[in-house]
This record gives sequence, structure tokens and C-alpha cells, in this order.
Amino acid sequence: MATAKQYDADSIKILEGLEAVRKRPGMYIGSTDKRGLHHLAWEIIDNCIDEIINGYGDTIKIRLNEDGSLMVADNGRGVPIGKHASGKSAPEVIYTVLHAGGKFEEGNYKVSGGLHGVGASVVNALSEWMDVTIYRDGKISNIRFKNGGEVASPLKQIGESKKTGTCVTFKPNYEIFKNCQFSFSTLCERMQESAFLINKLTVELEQASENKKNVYHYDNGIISFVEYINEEKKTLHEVVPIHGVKNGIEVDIALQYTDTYNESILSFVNNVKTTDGGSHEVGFKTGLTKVFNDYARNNGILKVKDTNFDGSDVREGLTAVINLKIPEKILQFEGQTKGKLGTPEARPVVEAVVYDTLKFYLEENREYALAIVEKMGKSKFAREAARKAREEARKGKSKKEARSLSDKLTPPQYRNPKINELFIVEGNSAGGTAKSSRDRKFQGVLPLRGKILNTEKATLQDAFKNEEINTMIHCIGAGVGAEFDVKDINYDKVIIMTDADVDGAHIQCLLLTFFYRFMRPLIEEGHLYIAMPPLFKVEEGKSINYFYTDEDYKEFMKTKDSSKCRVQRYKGLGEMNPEPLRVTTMAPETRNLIKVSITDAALAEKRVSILMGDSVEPRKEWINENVVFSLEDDFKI
Ligand code: 28F
Repeated sequence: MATAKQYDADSIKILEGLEAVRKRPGMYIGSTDKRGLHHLAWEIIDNCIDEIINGYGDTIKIRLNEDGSLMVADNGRGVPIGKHASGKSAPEVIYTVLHAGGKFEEGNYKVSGGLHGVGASVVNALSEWMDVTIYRDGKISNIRFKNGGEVASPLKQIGESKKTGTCVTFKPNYEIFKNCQFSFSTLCERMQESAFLINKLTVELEQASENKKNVYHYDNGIISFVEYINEEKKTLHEVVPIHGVKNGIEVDIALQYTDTYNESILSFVNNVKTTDGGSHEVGFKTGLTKVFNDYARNNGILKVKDTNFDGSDVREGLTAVINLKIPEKILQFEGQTKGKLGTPEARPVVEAVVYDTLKFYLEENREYALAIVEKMGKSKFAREAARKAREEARKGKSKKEARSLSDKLTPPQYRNPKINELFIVEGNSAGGTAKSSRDRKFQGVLPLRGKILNTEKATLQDAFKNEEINTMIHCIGAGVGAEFDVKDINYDKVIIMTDADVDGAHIQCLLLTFFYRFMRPLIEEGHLYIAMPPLFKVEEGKSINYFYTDEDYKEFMKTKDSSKCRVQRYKGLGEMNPEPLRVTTMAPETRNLIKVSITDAALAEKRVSILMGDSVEPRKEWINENVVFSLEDDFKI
């Protein structure tokens, strides 16, 4: 007779613990959307990284399987396979008891993917099944779980091997992560970052379905990281390595100036990305500004009567990666996503290390120093000129200019920045149709005549000279560049509405680049959208259907007798009548809007240069891969 399942008290407690995770996954992994799904991967991967950081093993292998399961393996010591005090095997405890297995030996640097090690048992709880194979003590041991942590097959030896390491394969419960799947590029991007940060680490990623395999290993660490970010740009000097240790805090920085106008500063603490900056970035910026102003004054480049370079001058065109190691006991993260470093001691330490190292570097590399400082001088000049231009504009010198700017705009009837929408439309004919389709109470239309300036390489001053750009700045009404203040925008939604053809896509890219470079908070705060005009209109007797993609149209026509259908392929907005344009593209209750969000601002700058490059292919791939098309109102007509 099969023995009754051994459901003693602590087994019940364990299952209840995992049940709690399934009830409120958001409490453990933040959300159950795409980000939450990837947190499952980060949790397992961070255990590998933790093992490698502690000096055991140097390789992580990741395979995305066709069935949606993920395999992660390291060549560390292998999870212990002995008996736990409870009588269960150590692996069973580690993978079924919440917060067990948090293995940070005292004094080591805490490593974790921003969730601060909730433990692999959370991953198990949210998985359809999990398979753990451990290479240790000359044996190969295996334990399997199903339905969120139930033991499917207890720990047993399945072979012998001299290798050591841990291999975890799990299939998330896709009932919890509806319509989500692992993104190979997201896994690659994060593992490439880890390889940059940990010189001895090699990561191999494989996507079974695509037969794709990537390997990342960088002996030169963050120096290679800066070279990677700058690979498409003209640089002013070799990457500068900065290293120092003070008060137990280890500072590693790599920086390089390029001929672009943007700054890309990435910072990490104990290999956790600090997306919201913090005391280390403050120290870095302060030290940098001080050392360049001192150098410029001591070498007669800034005269006594000149004002100082400001932070934006000193950081124009700068790419920098900051990697700090801070002991656990003084480590403080801030902000609800823990993406900001608190630890006050970090600011003066980073500032001093940056100042001392760069002071020496500039004195030892005069030609590079002069090239960098000369660029700062130009930035300062342009900034002061732009400010003067704006002041004049404000002083009303350009009353007629303001009138000429705004006579292109057909504004909404009432001023209401909380609900008003601005449609930026390509071409006057489409502009005309849009004006008659709009809801005049809250929708404004600004027709753009032809291409706008490519702001990939343009300075703020060039941008000001371009009338189309000037008009947009004026209509949105919140300034531009460093002065842009998203709280002052006149519209809740700025909607790019262009034809669904290559020209339209190019205009879209130019506008995306402009907003990314000179009004980035507009995107970050979720005010920038792309309208989706239909490609086809199919009339069948009384019923009218619109289709936004070739696939949907072909799918629909398979079910129809085409002789009874009148099909119209819209070549451009200008061809549409007001009513169809209103219903399909402008009326909030029936349109589809795409919200533009940049998944990773610091690296997006690199992708924008791909966007503005000559070959169209990377551009299309970039848009599909990285501009997150989240359908705002998915009402289908
Ligand atoms: C594919 C995911 O999880 N690797 C891991 C180890 C190694 C040890 C360990 C892990 C519970 C509380 C100690 C081995 N030998 N890859 C992984 N590798 N966990 S997870 O120990 C967990 C115990 O602390 C390990 C000696 N000490 C630690």
C-alpha cells in the first residue's frame, strides 16, 4: 500500500509559503508582466554570479528552450547535497523554503538583481516545473519539482562526474505570466553587461529555436564596455581607466569623450545597476567638473573674467561606466526600485578618486586634454548663445516669429494640458484631413512640411535654426534640452502621425531622435505616442472593416469571398476621408495608439545612432526590437 504522503507540519508550512508567492507574485518579483518574468531568470542567474564572485567557477551557460523553459548552469561548487536539519535534502530546502539559500557569507559583496536575493524558491513557486542537477563530490545528483514546488522526484544520484556546478532548468507558469515570453535580446543585454563588469566571467547564451548562440567575455571589463558603447562614434582619446580604494569603497571607472552631444553615464554598485544614479554619480560629476575647470584655468583656456564650465558642458559627449564595490554594512539603496545609491560616504570617495586620477591624466596627456577642453569651450559658447536666443525670444523680439510659429498650429479650443492632444502630422494634405477629423475641444494639429532636421549630430543651436523644430518646441511649450521642463507641456499626449511607408518611418525616426535628444522626459513620462492609421478598408455590403497590418488583412480575406468585398489600400493619410481617419486613428474610443518608451535610456543613445545611420535594415530591426509598442487602447474596429 503506498505510504500516505509525508505531510508533516513543516511540509505544510513550506507549501503554504510557496502558495503565498503564487497568490501575490507581485510582492516577490514586482509584477507578472515581461519584467516580472525576467526577474525569475535574474534570480537564478544571480545565484550563479554570486558563486562566481565568491571565487568558485567562471562560466554561466544559458539556454532558452523551445518549450519556453530556461536552462541556467554554472561551474561553481554545486549546491550542497547533504541532509538538512529537517531531514530533507539541502537542495529540497533551498528550492522550497522561502528565503533559504540566501548565501551571502559575511564580508562579501552582496550581489543580486535588484530584488536583493528573494531566493530560488520564489522561482520554483511560480514555475510549472523545475529540474535541478548538481555536480558535486564526484556525483551527479538530480531533484525535480512540479506545480510550483511540489517534489516530483526527490534528490537522487543519477551518475558520476568529476565536474562541479549547478544546473537549474525551469518552465515558468505561463498562466501567471500571461502573453509573456523570455526575450533572448533582453537576456543577452543583461549578461553582456555582467560580463563587462566581471572580467573573469564567460557567459554563453543559446536560443534553441533560432539556433543562435552568443558568448560574452571581456578581459578589459568596463574599458571594453565604454568601447562597445562608443563603437560607432568618433572618439577624442583612448578610454581613461580610473581606479582607487578609500574607506573600504573600491572605485572603478572608465570614461571616454566622443564628438557627439549626448552623455551616457552607466553606474553599478556591487554589479547591481543603479539606474537612478545616487551618491556615487554625484561624486563623479562633481570631481569631473572641478578637475576640468581647474585645468582650463591653470592653462589659460578659461580667463579670469570667464564663467566656469557647467556640468552639461563638462559631460557633453561623455561616455562613462562607474562600478563601485561597497561593503554590505554601509550599503544603502534608495527609491522604490532600489535603483539609487544612498551610502553618503561614496560621494567624497568617488569625487577624490576622479579628481586625483584625471588631474594626473590631463597633465600627462596634454594633446588629449586640450581637445577635450576645447570641446567644452564650444559647448559653453553654444549654451550661452542658445540662452541669449531664448531670452530674446521671450523678450518678444519675435512677437511676429511667435505668430508665424503658431499660425501653422491648429490649436484645441480649450487650454487643458491634462487632456489635450497634439497630432504632429506629416504633410499639409494629411494635416488638412486631420484638422477636419479632430475633436476640436481637446485635439490640436501641427502639420510638418517635409523632413525635419536630423538632430543626431545637431547642436541645440542648429535645432533652433530649423523652423519645423522651433515650431514644435514653441507649441509644446516646455522649453528644450537642459531647460526642458515636462511639467510645463501644453499637451498630455504628443502623437506622431505619419504615413505607413518608408518616408513616414524616416520622419518617425527623425522625430523620435529629436524628442530623445532634446525632450527626453517627454518620453520617460509617457507623453509621446505614435498613431496607427489603417492600411486597408474592406467594405462588404453595409459592414466596414479596417486593418492595421498586412497579416490581419490577409487573415480576414481568407474568410471572405473577395468578389463581394470593396477593398481600399491606403497609401497615405492624405488619401483618407475625414470620417475614417477620425474613427480609425484619432478618436480615443476607437483608435490604436502606440506609447513610445525607451527600455534602456543609457544604451538607447547608441541605438539611436544606428537609427540615423544610412542602412535602413538596422533601423527597422531597432524599431521592432526596442521601441516598446504597447497598444494603448486595443479596441479593434
Ligand atoms: C544555475 C543556478 O544556484 N549556483 C549555486 C551554490 C553553491 C553553494 C550554495 C549555491 C545554503 C545557504 C550555503 C556550495 N558549497 N546556479 C546556482 N551555487 N548555493 S547556488 O550554498 C547554499 C547553501 O548557504 C555552496 C559550499 N558553500 C556554498
